[in-house]
Amino acid sequence: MIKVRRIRCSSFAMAGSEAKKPVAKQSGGKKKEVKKETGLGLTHRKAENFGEWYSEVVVNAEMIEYYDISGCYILRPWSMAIWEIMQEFFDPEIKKMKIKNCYFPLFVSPGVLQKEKDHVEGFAPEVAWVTKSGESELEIPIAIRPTSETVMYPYYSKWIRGHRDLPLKLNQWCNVVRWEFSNPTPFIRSREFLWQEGHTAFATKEEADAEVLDILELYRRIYEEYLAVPVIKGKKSEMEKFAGGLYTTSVEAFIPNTGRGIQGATSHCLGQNFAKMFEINFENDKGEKAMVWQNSWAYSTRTIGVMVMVHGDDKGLVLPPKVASVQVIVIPVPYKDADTQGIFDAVSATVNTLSEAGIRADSDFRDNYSPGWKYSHWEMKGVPLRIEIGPKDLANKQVRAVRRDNGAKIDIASAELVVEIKKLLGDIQQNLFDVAKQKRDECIQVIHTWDEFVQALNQRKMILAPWCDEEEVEADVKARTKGEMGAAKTLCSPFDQPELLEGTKCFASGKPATKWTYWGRSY
Ligand code: 87F
Repeated sequence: MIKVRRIRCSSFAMAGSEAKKPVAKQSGGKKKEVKKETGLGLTHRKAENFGEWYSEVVVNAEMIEYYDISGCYILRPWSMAIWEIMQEFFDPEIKKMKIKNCYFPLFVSPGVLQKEKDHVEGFAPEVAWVTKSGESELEIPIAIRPTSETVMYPYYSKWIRGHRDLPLKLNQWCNVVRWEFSNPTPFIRSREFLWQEGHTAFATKEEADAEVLDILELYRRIYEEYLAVPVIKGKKSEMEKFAGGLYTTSVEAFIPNTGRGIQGATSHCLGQNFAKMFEINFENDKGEKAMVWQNSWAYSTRTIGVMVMVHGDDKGLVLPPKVASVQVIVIPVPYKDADTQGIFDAVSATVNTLSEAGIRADSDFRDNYSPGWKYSHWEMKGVPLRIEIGPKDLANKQVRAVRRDNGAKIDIASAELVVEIKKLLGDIQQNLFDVAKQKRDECIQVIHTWDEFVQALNQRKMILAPWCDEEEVEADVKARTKGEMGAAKTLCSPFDQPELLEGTKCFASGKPATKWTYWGRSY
């Protein structure tokens, strides 16, 4: 059976230099022609309709399937593999820091949830509750964790007695539920998502402070080294920090197409607020009663959405090699009267050689799709490198590699396969980061006055401005920029501060500026 999928836009002009008359091999060995104009395509362009483009990419690349509950999405193997690869980096890193994994229950009793009132108050509308089992009402409804401070800290109080019980450093990989009402978006804002949440307790503030930054550095590495997405490390304003904590640090990314900043991950120092509330006390080495210092930190499946938004293009997803579950897809390009078996054998040998060298390679032998269809399919799925093997390649003892990031075609001698492919994958990883950074940097605008601020905001910039760091001024900026597109707010004050010249005024209040801060619309 030939499967024919009609498409709205044929991308077969890109199907490779040798795509004259592709044939597919039937199981009986007979050759049949496969329709050339079958394949996949996007109906929306990234630059023209970003929102529609994004939804289409995550579905067509087989990352996401929509679900019949709004704001919930199925993570298909293609996206789950990315999550697992990041996990394979992060989990050993935190274990090196002596952080241990654990698992606390999904359900929260109402008493415990409401214990820390200040922290829960603003979030209350997002908490989902279980009120029934079968047909009968539960005597006491049970909440589903939106985060686990209130779930875990009663036990921290129980487990921590003396200074020898410290530090207590736990992490859990889990799902959380937040019943969001604003515009759900796969990965970016969903009602259930996956994350890791770290919760640590120390005897001293110094230890807590140091860990906040160590974890933030791991988050930077996830974005920059794995997802090839440039981020800015910094501190949140009082208004934007986690209300239950002392201070919040974050890595901030930027989506040039929408001109919006996006919080990539957060690392909080909670100070002693939760310790007070949950009575997490210990006897210090002088025999005095003291309160612990705590941190909490998380990154979530949002990371994947940021990566899709930053690198994807009009042909679909673009995966950085370090997170691609298939780094190289090898496609046979058989022709009439060619040595089809020889080509197939060369494809298998190529996949074996690459796999043995630790490269994640796969072949696509499906006989009901043409090579051109397969090119489009694997481009849609964002595979960093495609290898085509046709009769000419076989004769010349070479393969043809095609880069997903820039379309470049490179002939590689079979003898140099592993070295060259490794080099190419490294180049692609670096190029994706460099291009993304250049685009991001082009969006950064340094301003000094309110007029410049408004103008830059209208141009969808990420704005670096001198600020007086006063909460009322941030509230005022929010109020003055309120509109259809959403208000501007602070993203972070970068740790890497440009020089602040003496006498510099706050762009919004005219008062003396105390720091440079990034502002913009955000997700
Ligand atoms: C929604 C409902 C209830 C965010 C919520 O960032 C509570 C909350 O506490 C809530 N949404 N938050 C803040 C989460 C803070 C903190 N938790 C541990 C983190 C890192 C991991």
